[in-house]
Amino acid sequence: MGILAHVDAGKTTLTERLLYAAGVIDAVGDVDAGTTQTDTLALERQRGITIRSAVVSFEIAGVTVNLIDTPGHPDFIAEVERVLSLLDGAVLVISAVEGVQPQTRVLMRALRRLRVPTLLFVNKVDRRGADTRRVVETIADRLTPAIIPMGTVDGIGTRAARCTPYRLGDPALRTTLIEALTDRDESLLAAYVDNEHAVTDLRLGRELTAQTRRSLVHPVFFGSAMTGEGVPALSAGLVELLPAEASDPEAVAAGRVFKIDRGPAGEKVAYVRMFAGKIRARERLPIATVSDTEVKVVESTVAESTVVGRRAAEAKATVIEVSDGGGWVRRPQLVAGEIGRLWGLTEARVGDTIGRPARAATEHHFAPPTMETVIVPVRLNDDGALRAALARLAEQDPLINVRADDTGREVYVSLYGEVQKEVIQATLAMEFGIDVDFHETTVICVERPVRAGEAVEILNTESNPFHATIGLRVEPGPPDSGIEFRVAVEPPKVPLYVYKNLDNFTEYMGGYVRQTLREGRFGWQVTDCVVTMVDSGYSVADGPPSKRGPLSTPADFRNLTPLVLMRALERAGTVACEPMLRVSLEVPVWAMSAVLTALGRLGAAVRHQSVSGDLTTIETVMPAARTPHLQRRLPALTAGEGVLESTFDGYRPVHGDPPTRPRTTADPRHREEYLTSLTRHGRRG
Ligand SMILES: Nc1nc2c(ncn2[C@@H]2O[C@H](COP(=O)(O)OP(=O)(O)OP(=O)(O)O)[C@@H](O)[C@H]2O)c(=O)[nH]1
Ligand SMILES: [Mg+2]
Repeated sequence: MGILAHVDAGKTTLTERLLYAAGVIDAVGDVDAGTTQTDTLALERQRGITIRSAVVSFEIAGVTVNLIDTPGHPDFIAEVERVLSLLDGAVLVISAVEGVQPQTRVLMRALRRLRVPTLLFVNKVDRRGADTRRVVETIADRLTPAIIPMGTVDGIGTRAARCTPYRLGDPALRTTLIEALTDRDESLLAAYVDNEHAVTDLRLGRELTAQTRRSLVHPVFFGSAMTGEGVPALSAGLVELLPAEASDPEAVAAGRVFKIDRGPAGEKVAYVRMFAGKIRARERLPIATVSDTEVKVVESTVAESTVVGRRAAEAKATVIEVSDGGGWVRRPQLVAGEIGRLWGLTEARVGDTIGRPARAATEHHFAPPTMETVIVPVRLNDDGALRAALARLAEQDPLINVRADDTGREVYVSLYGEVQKEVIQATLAMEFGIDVDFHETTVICVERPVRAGEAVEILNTESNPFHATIGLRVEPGPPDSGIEFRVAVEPPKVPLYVYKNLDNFTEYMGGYVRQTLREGRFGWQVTDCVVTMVDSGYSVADGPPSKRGPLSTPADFRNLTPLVLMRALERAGTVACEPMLRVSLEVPVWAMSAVLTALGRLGAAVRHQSVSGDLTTIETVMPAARTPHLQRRLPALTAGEGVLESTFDGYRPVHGDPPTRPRTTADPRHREEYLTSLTRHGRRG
């Protein structure tokens, strides 16, 4: 299970409490003193925030719980993304003081979309200003109405706050159970309408478990991770209400890599959750990459033939450690339901599947990073070391998407925000001894095709520098659909002597297409489009299809694809779209008109506005590029009383001149330059 919440809600402290309650640790660690089980990075201890997800295990009533403590700061949402699809259940923590935050809504939406059974924990009932009644109201209003408060709190807002869990049969619980559960179960409703008294409390209890496990309702617990109040009821709820995966250790092995780390000697360590079956140390297992954006570019055809096999390669774990209590224990095998650390998977990447594929992992549940910045070493001769260090960081966090422009001089990293930037800077200094600076941060746009466009290059024609026929059509797809690729050539003329079968060919062509679309006409990722292969052909020495010319190789298809696709894209036309943020402002009423004027100047459209007491709440949507200005001006406009919160709100076409970004590879539209760049790298077919 995962513990998720907005920043500082108390996830790490609650994790400590649960470990303590289960007898794993003798004393509850303190985030601020840097003594917890899950905030172990030096940087986490210094800053008192969680940066990377961490695993601990404990036992409650004979059930082993593997818990993943996640970071709450929006800059580290990618860490949450990577564990989301592993979860059998979750606890969403909400502070009784700060209440539902924009980040809480983002997380709850993802959990509900994925139907992860989720309990809510209203934390910090001991803190001054805690107000559980108000929090429950906002949960119902802003997260989901399908909630069931599981107890009451006395002495709220004081160290002496006491939580009393309801027992089955308590009239208050019975009323909410009947209301919430009959809403979502026809037969229960029928039984209730027939004879209210015949619906026993036992049946309601069973139904509560069933509906929680189906993610239809969400029980709400109250407590304080600080004092431990309310934690026993939550512990009991974890095993009673969340599903315990009945996994079969004898089934075909299926697991997934969700985190990559480096061991003490710099060796790669892969964190794996097993869904079924088991992995034994030194046993060979298939490992497959599901990453759809990356295609290995290899130097020669021979190497590529091996890559054709390697995308679904075999791997062998040399050492296996299994999560046990607050630590890791070496074991001969990793079994279904467990989380392990594996050594020896040198090629492993985050998202890789081990054994049989289980559960879809490729979908993205949260917004991508919307900013990027140029990173430069303070000491010039650290250039090479910086690139190597960034490659290491990208292995842990693929979304930082390290890229160099085509001159190779500037290195860019993608970012969620300023805190992540500071963390990258501190990590490079602490772990690699490299001091870096950043140039100005800019937003990351995307490109969408405007209409359909098509292009083709025919084998053995003057204009075609490669030994292949490729025809591609690109057209707009639905919003947020990403890139869809299909082969629509009948019969498909495909060199099966290298690609083995049509599926494999489709996968590879899809890879070349996605690789090309990373940089569209203006240098941005092209998205929300459908690419169709409308023509294909190849030549072999002994024909057919063509007896002329040398054998077609994968390099021909790989190198010809960008030429054809960029021409098709040129005909389709693209529009650059910039990231938008939904910004919520809370400002004193007296400052309202000045703030509204400032918003108008920044091109922000006000969506909603309300006054409560002497505070005004303004909801607006504005370009991400302009929010820093607002952030900087807000203190002056509101005498330091204004609060700004923002969440990603999709992309919107940029009016006027499209912003451009330097390419990292030669532009296939500049044909000669592109062909030369292939020769330069020794990659021309
Ligand atoms: N009074 C009170 N303070 C709490 C409680 N739980 C956590 N805290 C404090 O709140 C702060 C944040 O706690 P953490 O456990 O680090 O919160 P987190 O959700 O793990 O934070 P991130 O991982 O950085 O998102 C710390 O100073 C804790 O001591 C609680 O129940 N009551
Ligand atoms: Mg934490």
